[in-house]
Amino acid sequence: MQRISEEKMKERLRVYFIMGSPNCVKDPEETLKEAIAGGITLFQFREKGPGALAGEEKLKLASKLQAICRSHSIPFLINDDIELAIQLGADGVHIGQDDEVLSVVREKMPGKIVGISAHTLEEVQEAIKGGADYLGIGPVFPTSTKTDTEPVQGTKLIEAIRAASISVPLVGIGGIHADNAASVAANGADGVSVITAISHAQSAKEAAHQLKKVILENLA
Ligand code: TZP
Ligand code: MG
Repeated sequence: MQRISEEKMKERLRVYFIMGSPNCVKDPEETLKEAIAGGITLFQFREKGPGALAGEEKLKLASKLQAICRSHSIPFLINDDIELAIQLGADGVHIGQDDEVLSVVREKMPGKIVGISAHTLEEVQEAIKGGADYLGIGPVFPTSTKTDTEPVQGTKLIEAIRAASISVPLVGIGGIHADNAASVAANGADGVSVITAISHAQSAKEAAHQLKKVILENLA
């Protein structure tokens, strides 16, 4: 099955909302609906951290969020859990460097979106060889959402990737909000991945809308 084109993938990355129940201050389904109304372009279900659901409960929430995404034509990706992604027929997965081997995941998910986090130019090259559709690069800014991150690196690696004329679709991640997203896009990212900026916002709709505006106005 054919993979998503670079061009389409880049469009999908503009405002990439990641969330699981531990991140939400409101009901996760409501939060996702609001975020979609605000204009998010891609969603990742990431059920991690204190109080994260497992087993049947995780499956149930994933199905509900998937149905919401489906009815709005927003691709639904799952973090790490390849088996769940296959079971649900998700639109793709996002993996870290310590998860299943990228090329194996690629084979298990023909035609689906496969993203991976990368922290160095070497990891970027390997990810491209392994068949990644997009990369998550960060943490760009300090974040308290993920405690085991690599050091904060600003937009250094994003700039280095573009300086090396590597056109791979990529998002910045980590501590990104509407008020600091401009530099991420201006330095070569195709969009931003956020958890807190949308899931903790008073209005997820407004937060998503503001992020999209900043990204579209600042793409390189
Ligand atoms: N990977 C690198 S930073 C991060 C992840 C999953 C957390 C991003 O969350 P936030 O709340 O947008 O800083
Ligand atoms: Mg992981």
